[in-house]
Amino acid sequence: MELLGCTGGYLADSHLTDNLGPQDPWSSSVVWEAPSAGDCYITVQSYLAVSTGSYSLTVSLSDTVDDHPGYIEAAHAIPVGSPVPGAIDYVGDVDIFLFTAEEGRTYQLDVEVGTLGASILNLYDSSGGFLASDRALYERALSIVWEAPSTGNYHAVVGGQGYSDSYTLTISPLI
Ligand SMILES: [Ca+2]
Repeated sequence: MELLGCTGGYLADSHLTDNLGPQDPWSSSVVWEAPSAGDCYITVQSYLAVSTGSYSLTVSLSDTVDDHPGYIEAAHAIPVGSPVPGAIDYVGDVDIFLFTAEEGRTYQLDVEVGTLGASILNLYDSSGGFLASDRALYERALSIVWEAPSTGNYHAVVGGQGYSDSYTLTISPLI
């Protein structure tokens, strides 16, 4: 199953082998947070190209509550120096944070993973340019040490696998 935006752009997908439904092992599901109102398209296909058969498709409002938005326009602004708790609330959830850094200062971004398994921490500038990343397959803390090239806003993005898997993000100035 694949979710597409009104212009056909990819939004999310679910493959039977890596995203089993929580109740029915033959179901697959996508939980997705809409950044704006509009039309979307869903494509459904067999994971095995040779399979045919019937299915039912249900689109409903999820009761999943996401603690931190997954799109830049609504990113939570967080203070430097204070731990911020978060959780990966559904498969594919990413949490985006906004913080302000000062030119020439070095910062350490730490994610203590709690119950979060496979995880990733990315750092972007205010225009979405990629700056740095750390990732782990198992329950290992993530860390990025980085010097701000200019004063301004930056985005830290935390992602991972699982439902309601907790973490703590701390951004600390080193120098
Ligand atoms: Ca979340």
